[in-house]
Amino acid sequence: MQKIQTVLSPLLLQLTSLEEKVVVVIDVLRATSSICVAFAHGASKIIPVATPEECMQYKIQGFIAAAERDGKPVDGFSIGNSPFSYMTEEINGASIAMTTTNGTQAIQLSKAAHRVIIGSFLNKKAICDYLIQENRDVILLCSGWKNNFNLEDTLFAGALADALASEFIIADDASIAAIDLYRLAEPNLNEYILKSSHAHRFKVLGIEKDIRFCLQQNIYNKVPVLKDGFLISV
Ligand code: 3SL
Repeated sequence: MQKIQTVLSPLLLQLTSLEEKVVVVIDVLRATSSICVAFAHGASKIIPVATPEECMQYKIQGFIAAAERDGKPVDGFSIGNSPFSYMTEEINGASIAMTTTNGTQAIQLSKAAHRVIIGSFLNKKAICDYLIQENRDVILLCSGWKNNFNLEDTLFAGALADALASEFIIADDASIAAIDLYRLAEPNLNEYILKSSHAHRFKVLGIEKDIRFCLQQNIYNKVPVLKDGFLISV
C-alpha cells in the first residue's frame, strides 16, 4: 500500500522528500478553491506566480491577472482571489496568471514532486479518485497562513486522509491529527471553520460568503494538475 503524509505548514515541507510523490496543494480559503472554480468555468491554463510584479508582466502579455495579498486584491489588479471572480464569461478559454499570499507559494514549493495537484472541498471526490488511480505516495500540503498552521487546510487534509484510509497507509501523526480534527468538525463544518483566524479576517473584509461557497463538497469533478509550470485541468 502507498502512504499518505500531511505537511501542516509549507515551512515543514523541507523535511520531506518529494521524489516520486504526488503533492496535493491545499488552500481551501481560497486559492485552491478559486483555481477549481476557474477550471470549472473553462479556464484553459493558470500560471501560479510568486509576486504581483511577475503577475503584472503576464497581464501586459494579455493574460487575465489575479493578485491577492492579506485577503485583498492588490492595487492594479481587478481580480483578487474570490471564487466568484472566476465565474464570468471572460474566464472561458482564458490564460490566467495568479499570485496569492500562501496558495501559489505552496504550489511553487512543490514543483520537485512527481506530480502536483490542486485540492479543495469543491473537487474532493475527483482528488480521491485521482490519487487511488495514481497509486503513489501522497503528501497533503496545507498552505497555512504565512507559514503558520491553519484550521481550514488541516480540516481538508483530514477529510482527504479519512476518505482514503482504506486505500493508503496513514503514515504520520499529522495525518492522524488531521483526521481526528475533521471528524470532530464534520457534523457542522461551516460553524467550526468560523472559529478560524482566517474566518475572522474574512469577517472584517465582509467576504464571509466566500467561506460558505468554498465549503461545498464535490460540485466539480476536475483535477487541476501542474505541467511545465502551468496548471491545466484533467
Ligand atoms: O493565501 C492565499 O493563497 C489566499 O487563499 C488567501 S485569501 O483567501 O485570498 O485571503
